Amino acid sequence: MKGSTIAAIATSVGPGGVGIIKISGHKALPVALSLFRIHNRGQSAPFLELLPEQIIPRHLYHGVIVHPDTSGILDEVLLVFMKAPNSYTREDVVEIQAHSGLTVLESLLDLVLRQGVELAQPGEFTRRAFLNGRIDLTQAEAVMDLINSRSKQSRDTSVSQLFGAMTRRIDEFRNELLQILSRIEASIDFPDETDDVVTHDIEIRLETNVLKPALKLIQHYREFHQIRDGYKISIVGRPNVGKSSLMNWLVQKQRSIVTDIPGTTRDLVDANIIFKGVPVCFSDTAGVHPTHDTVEMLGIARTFEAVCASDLILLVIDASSADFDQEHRILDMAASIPVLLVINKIDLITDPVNMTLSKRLSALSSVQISVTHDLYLNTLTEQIGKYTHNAFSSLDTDDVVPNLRQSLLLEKAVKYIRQAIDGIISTSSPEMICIDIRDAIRHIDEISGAQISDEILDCIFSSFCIGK
Ligand SMILES: Nc1nc2c(ncn2[C@@H]2O[C@H](COP(=O)(O)OP(=O)(O)O)[C@@H](O)[C@H]2O)c(=O)[nH]1
Ligand SMILES: [Mg+2]
Repeated sequence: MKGSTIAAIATSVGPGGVGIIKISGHKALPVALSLFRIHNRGQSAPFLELLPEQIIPRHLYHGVIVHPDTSGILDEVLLVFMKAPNSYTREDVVEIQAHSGLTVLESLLDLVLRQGVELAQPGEFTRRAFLNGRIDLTQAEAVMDLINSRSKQSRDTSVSQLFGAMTRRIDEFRNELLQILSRIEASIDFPDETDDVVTHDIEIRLETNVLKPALKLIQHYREFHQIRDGYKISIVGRPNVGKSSLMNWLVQKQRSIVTDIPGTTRDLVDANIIFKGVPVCFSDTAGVHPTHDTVEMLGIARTFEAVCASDLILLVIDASSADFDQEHRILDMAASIPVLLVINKIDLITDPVNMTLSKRLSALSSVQISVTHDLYLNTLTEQIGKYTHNAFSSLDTDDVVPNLRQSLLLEKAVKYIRQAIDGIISTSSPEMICIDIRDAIRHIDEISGAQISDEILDCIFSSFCIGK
């Protein structure tokens, strides 16, 4: 395969036993051999050139690297050649194992780069492995997670992902959705020859084979990162409903500024505390409402980001409010994240029992409180405690755990699967149900990287280190 040949230092740089230069691409072997001289066990000369036809893949060759102009020796090395497609990138790969140390490795790399080889971008070797079909995106990400893992649990998870555990789950969803899609499409194309297939049976398959296992994976993500990073609770709602007052009460200090001026909180304010024995990060957010103020708009965008990254959302409303369009916007964002409705300022209304809420808000668990009058705040903390307690039921070590990107895509797929199920229940047209199922497949394909834009790939691989 033609294309650029890349090289990088593959080991962490610094004094140490061995440092490795990795070269990948069609020039890898000729470039490496132009600099390498093998130890000659005979008497005539101590080092000899090694010809490409003499080299056996996956054999270690002991020799030296020489400067092409001066023939001076730079280092004593071991060289190994992995022939395409039997290599990490599926291209020809040469690894030169030299003595570690910044100057040694940099001068060797410099020599390699002078032979028309390009310096690898962060993650470029792994990106090539992905583009050449050796691994899918979940496995590529597992490489990075493995390198960065700091706990035994995250290491075990990355290893299982590396060996395709997530890929297998995603394939199962995809195959099931494709089968269902083809059954429905057949009923559209040949209405007389097929039974009315958009039936209860398909609804059950969607629910049992896709929706429930996908929700379980999302739950695994939540539980796993809660153990690692603490449980994230966002306090969201319109301006002036008492979010910052509630935040300050929950974390027992004046963390957020409280005024009666709407739009006081314009950015996220975080506080990490131990709440009923577990690590919790509370985020106070900018109030959500229609605005043309640039700073407020940016703040609201951050509120929505915080909503998506939450484990629990405290949706605060003013007990006297009657219009809930902004709250519905927040619920749309929240998708499958649990929401606890906090009805604040009940000191201001005369009949808290007969408050009118929208249908969607009435369906949520709720607590009525007054922060300034200290009404029912302990009921609220007890309610929050139930969520945090449930979240810390521990994971099995063989559970597949998606990362944030994968979990967000699963949530999107879940949204379309739910829509498809609703469509079946309400006997929508089969064409509409097919659109939802195709949208679900599209998001699932983004997880494995089967359908993904270059921008997203750039973003994923840029977080890798150079040389991997
Ligand atoms: N009457 C009443 N006022 C409250 C209550 N909670 C907060 N406030 C007041 O509502 C105003 C807005 O509060 P703040 O916490 O800044 O709201 P935010 O914009 O949602 O963060 C302030 O003047 C608070 O003192 C409450 O329970 N009852
Ligand atoms: Mg505020």
